[in-house]
Amino acid sequence: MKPWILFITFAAAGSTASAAAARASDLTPAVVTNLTGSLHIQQGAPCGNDVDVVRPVVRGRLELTPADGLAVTGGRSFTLTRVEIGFEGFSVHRDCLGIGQTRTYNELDVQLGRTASFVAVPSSAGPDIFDVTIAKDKLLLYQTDTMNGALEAAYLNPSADATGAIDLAHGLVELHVVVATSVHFQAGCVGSRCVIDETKPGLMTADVVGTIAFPDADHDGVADRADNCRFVANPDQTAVPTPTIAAPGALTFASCADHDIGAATGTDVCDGGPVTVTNDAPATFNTGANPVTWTAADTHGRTATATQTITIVDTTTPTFTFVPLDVSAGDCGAVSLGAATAADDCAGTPAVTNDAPATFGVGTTVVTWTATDASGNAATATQRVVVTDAVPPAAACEPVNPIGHEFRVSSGDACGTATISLGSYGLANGERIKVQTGFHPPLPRGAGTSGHHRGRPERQRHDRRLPLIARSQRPGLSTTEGTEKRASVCSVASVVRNSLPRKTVTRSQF
Ligand SMILES: [Ca+2]
Ligand SMILES: [Ca+2]
Ligand SMILES: [Ca+2]
Repeated sequence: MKPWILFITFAAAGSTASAAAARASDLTPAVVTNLTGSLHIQQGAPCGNDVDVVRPVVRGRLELTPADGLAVTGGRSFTLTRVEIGFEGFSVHRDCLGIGQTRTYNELDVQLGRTASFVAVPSSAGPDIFDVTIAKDKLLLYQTDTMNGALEAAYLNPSADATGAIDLAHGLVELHVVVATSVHFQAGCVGSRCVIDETKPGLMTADVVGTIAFPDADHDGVADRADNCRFVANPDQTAVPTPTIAAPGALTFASCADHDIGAATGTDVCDGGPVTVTNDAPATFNTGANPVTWTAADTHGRTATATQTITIVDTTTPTFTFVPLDVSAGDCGAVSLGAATAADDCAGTPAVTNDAPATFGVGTTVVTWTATDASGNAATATQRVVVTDAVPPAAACEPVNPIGHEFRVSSGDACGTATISLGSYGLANGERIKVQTGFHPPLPRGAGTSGHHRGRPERQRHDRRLPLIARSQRPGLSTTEGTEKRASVCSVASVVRNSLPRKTVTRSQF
């Protein structure tokens, strides 16, 4: 014969997945203890011997997670994570058609078949009170008992939605669960024929009330839901600073750009929530002492700060950001070098100078650029200036006394001092010469038709202090006439710089 009594558990399958993820500390369950209530057993039996007994709860514990539920659309989400209820046992004896039977049930226990989540909706009974409905097909119960000394166990589902209430305001939980039973009675059988052979319906109704013991993580007597700091024992609710922060120690760096300043540690004290740590260190520190403020912030907007001092002693040299390319010039003199630029790790633009001379001579000159920061740290870079003298000397033959055929010869060259020679004569720069014009010199090749030779030799006293250049001694020396000033032409045959191979200036005419 099947057991007469199957007990009820409070279980619901499935859950409301919309519940927001909670912090681990929020998942502490509310423990429901001090259970009272009863199990009402109504079971039909042959010969009208129906059973109708009510047995009280003798022990029990429920757990609802989280303690206060999670706020979701329409109410609060809870998960029933534990059910352990024991009912007082009983014994019944029935006689039917000459057959008597006694059944004694002990250790009547109900547990959860699996965890069950549900959404409790606000009740009209008052604030912080929620009505509970758990759909019957979501419930699973697991019942055990000993009947006449033999263990019985079964999974069952209720026959109607479980109902109840969660009263957070008063710390109470109520549950009402009904399970329909169908028991087949069979006895007095001979072969396939039995004196008793019939099935009877029944109902088991459980009504349970328990007191919520809200979690008290710090055991200070103030439940977490009311504790202003649930992880620090403060029964008088003295304010506890949270979060806290510990800044790294003071540091000294050699560069304003150094940011290896460590990390502060922010710690939540009261809520077990995440703490965000930030600091206000600038991208570039200033030389000297820099206070850095570290801030720890929790999810409630509470903050704590701590200061770290970063001291910069700038011993880092500037860095050149641009150095002009090497320069080549075809003549001596001033050269356009361009401008070097530099940057420093610390504030301010480094001073950039160079050691270039005002003018450059032939050859390679190394120009050294120097960048100096505000702390006196200097870096150098070099630029080469290569001068190749490709420009001939300039020569002049200035008539100072055209009538007397006197001239002042001169020369100039950017790369050095030129010497002047006229034929076999070596002349000093600025030296005066007088051309002997007693003869008609030949016209220079290519002379125009407007010029013509003087018709007669010119007799003139020669200033013996001056070199006398005879026609036969000078290549390229000539006189002509026909200009307004009777200016003669003085052809400087060659000008030679001391430092360079001879260069010839052909027919420089004045
Ligand atoms: Ca507490
Ligand atoms: Ca506390
Ligand atoms: Ca520097």
